[in-house]
Formats: sequence, C-alpha cells, structure tokens
Amino acid sequence: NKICVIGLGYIGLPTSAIFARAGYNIVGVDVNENVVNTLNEGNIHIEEPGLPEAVKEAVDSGKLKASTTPEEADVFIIAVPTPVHEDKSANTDYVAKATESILPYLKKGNTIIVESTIPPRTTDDVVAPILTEAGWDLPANDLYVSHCPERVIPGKIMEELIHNTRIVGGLSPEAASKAADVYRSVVKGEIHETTSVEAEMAKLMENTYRDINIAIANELAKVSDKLDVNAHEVINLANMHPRVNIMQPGPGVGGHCIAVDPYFIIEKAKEVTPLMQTARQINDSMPDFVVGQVKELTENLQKPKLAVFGLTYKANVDDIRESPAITVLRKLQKEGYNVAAHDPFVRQEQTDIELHSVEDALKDADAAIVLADHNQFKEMDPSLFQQHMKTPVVLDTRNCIQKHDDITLYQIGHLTGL
Ligand code: SAJ
Repeated sequence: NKICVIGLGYIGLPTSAIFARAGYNIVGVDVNENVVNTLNEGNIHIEEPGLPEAVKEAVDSGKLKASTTPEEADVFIIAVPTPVHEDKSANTDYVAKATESILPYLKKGNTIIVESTIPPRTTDDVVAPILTEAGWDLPANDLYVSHCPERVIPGKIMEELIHNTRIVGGLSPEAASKAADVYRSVVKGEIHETTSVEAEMAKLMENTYRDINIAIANELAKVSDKLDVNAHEVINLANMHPRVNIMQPGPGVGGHCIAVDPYFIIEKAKEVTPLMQTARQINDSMPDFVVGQVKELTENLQKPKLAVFGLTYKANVDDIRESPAITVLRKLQKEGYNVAAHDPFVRQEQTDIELHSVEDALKDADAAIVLADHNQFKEMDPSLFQQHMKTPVVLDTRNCIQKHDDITLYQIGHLTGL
C-alpha cells in the first residue's frame, strides 16, 4: 500500500513517518527543494520531540522518500498550510494547488484525504470541483474524498497522532469509511465517521472554543486588578467545580491555529458570530495590556532596562511565529525600553532579536517580564532575579515563576488592587 503525502510540515512529516513505521510506502511531497534534500538525507527541518528518530528510521528503512513531485499511490493525504489573507479570510490556494498537483497521478478507486484546516464547505466547494472538472464522478465514488482534520498539539504530535480520536468526514459515506480504514492502521484512538462539512466545523469549533475560553481568562485578568484578586487563584478555585474548566490568562493567543481558525467561521457568518469576534479582540488586546502593566511598574524610572523571558508562542516549543511574546517585546522597544531577551528554546538564527543568557538578560535590569511558561522558568531558582537584577521586580504573565521572599512577583492583571 502506498501513500502520497502532499506537504511535509508540522503535520505532513509526522504523519508520513507514522504511516511508514506501520509498513506503508510513503512518498512525501514538498515544493521546497531544501526540505526534500534534507529529508532524503534522514535529517529534518522542524523541531518536534520524537520526530527526528521516526523520520530517520523511516528513511533508513526505505519506506519514506521525499520528492518535489507526486507519484501514483493508493491514498493521497493533503497537509498543506491554509494561511490567512490580510483581512483574515482563509487562503485556500495551497489546498487547491495541492489537489491540482495530484490530478495526473489519480486512478479510479483512490482515496483522497484533506487534513489541512479549512473553512466550512471547502471540501465540497474547492476540492471536489477540481476533481469533477478533471472528469471524475465523485457521487459515483470514482474517488473517495474526505476531510480528516489534524488535531495534534505541537510538542506532543507523535503521541497525539496515534492516541487522539479522529474525525473522518467523507463527501460520501463510502469515502468516510475508506478514510477510516486508512487511519485504523495507525490510530489507537476512536475514529468517527461523518460528513466533510461537519468534520470541517468540528475542527474549527474546537479551536474557537479554546479561544473563547482563554478570552474569559484574559478578561478576568483585566478585572482582577480592579477587585484586588489574583486571577490564577480565582481560576484554581472555580475549576474545583466539577463542571467548570477555565483556561489560563497570558500575554495573548499565538500560533497558527487558535488565533486564526475562528475567522474561518466568522468569514462565513459575520452577523451571527459576535462572541467569536469579541474573543478574538480580547485575546489580541493582551500584548497592549501587558505593555500597560510594564509601564505602570516602571513609571518613575529613567530609561528602564527590562529582561524579557520567553519569546515563543507557548511553553516548551521553539516556534516564535505569530507569538504574542514577540509582539510584546517589539511594543516595549517602541516605547523606548532597553530590552534584553532570553529564551532557552530559540536559536539566534531564528530571529533578529538579540538573545542573551539568563544572567546577561537579568544583569542590571529594573524589571523582568515572563512571557512563556517554559519548564526551565518553572524550575528556575527565583533568587537568580535578586542576584542579577538592579531591582528584583518580576511580572509573570504565565504564572510560572516560583515565589521567593527576595523578589517582588506580580501576576498578570494584578499589580495594585482597589
Ligand atoms: N494559551 C493561553 N492560555 C491557555 C492555553 C493556551 O493563553 O490556557 C495560549 C498559548 O500560550 C498559545 C495559544 O494559546 O499562545 C495557543 O496554544 P494552544 O496550546 O492552545 O494550542 P496550539 O495552537 O498549539 O494547538 C491547537 C490545539 N487545539 C486544541 O487544543 C483545541 C491542537 O490540538 C490543534 O491541533 C492545533 O491547535 C491546530 O493545529 O489546530
């Protein structure tokens, strides 16, 4: 059995490696020649625990090869990005191009699975017409076309690809069943068959739900100062209720999923999605809120120096794309602060922001601003702040720094009180 995977990024590559391990022959296709060459040497271009070993094993065993062009196969999996336009509407061009790219290689009875996150109805209105125009009769199941959204979380992709429940949305029930068979060979979680549009919406609603839940936490952080309560403590207590699960406030929602996917629904139903739109606004307002808090903390200082800890969009990953931490840092620089950044996961070649060691970042700083809850920060000896800073004032936007008598530790939203 042979699978052709289009797109060798955060989803396509781990998926390729896992199917290769299960015995399939995989041709992984990417438009980027460097990516293809790197992979064929058994190396990888992205960081994800467990992935380098899995790719190396797959390439060494001859089960995975990378190429810039597709090949004939039994199954085609499309895992290309869906970026957003300036107005936040989805750009489905890559999905359309990927579909076009496999046209010359299709045979009757092939299974086509779109894993990319897409706006509702994209399988019906973008993917299917390309295939129909090429002469394939989809209602007659010439080809079995499905949308099976990826739902893995960066940092745990290899584990979640196998253990998560999968939604398999077919253009026809037979298509859903064919796609389910493909996943059944590697997935240990449950597999649910549905229609393509319900699969599209379920995926988008998962991320939208998370965005709205984080927005509640962020709004609470903004309220907490006025009422002199600690938002984290309030959330801890509220979450002791068996049916409440409020998420954590922070400097904003980053990454390419949660902060983007709600717009895929909003663009289709603007008038009836005020809640989703407001959640987006609240989460997008957090970098400014953090900068406002920093200003409050450093009000009376001349040319304050700040240590910024954590640049990635979330804990324990090296990904700084769409990171609210970077937005905060740039805004602080714009406000005239002298900022020294430290992040144990980020390499200097990833960014033009100068990176420092813990000690250098803290040296002579008036305040430290913590923007990512990396394990290194959770485990860090808090007396280091006192040892190296001019004044050991810490604003922890992620609730990860240990309390210590020698430091003044502020939580997000909670600086003063009534
Ligand atoms: N965040 C908070 N507070 C929280 C949790 C997260 O501020 O309590 C922030 C993070 O710091 C980060 C952003 O939200 O900036 C998003 O991080 P995340 O860990 O919530 O999610 P992603 O974007 O890494 O992955 C999500 C996951 N979706 C869900 O959990 C519903 C993942 O399963 C999806 O596969 C992925 O989006 C995707 O590709 O859609």
